[in-house]
Amino acid sequence: MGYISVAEHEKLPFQVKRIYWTYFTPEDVTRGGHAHYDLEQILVAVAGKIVVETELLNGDKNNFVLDKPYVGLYIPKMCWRVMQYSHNSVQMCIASIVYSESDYIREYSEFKKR
Ligand code: T46
Repeated sequence: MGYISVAEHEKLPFQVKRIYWTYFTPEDVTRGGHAHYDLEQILVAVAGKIVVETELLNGDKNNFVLDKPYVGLYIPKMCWRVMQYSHNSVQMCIASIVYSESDYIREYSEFKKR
């Protein structure tokens, strides 16, 4: 019969401005390695497995394994993140702002100064 998962915008913690998805990321490639000034988002492993390492400005570090298509991980603004993907993974991101390079902090030392 199969399943259906739904994200209704009224139940999300922010107004949705963008949805993007990534796939076919090689297993030896690490993505992320940055934080955002304003972007909040929810990551979903629609297929496969994604390992997400996060660090907040207060130094709190966490590791999350996303491998269930009905689970989303909320990532707040000013959160350093690094992700690794299984070969078959498809990542959907529900984002609070449109793409803007000026919203990125790509230097870890710069993030730690905040
Ligand atoms: C995060 C993870 C999960 C665009 O042109 N438009 C977009 O909406 C995005 C997201 C990216 N791009 C361009 C900008 C770069 O030239 O695609 C290239 C890679 O982007 P980025 O470095 O953002 O890719 P990831 O996969 O490292 O990170 C992205 C999000 O930025 C990040 O917040 O959590 O996906």
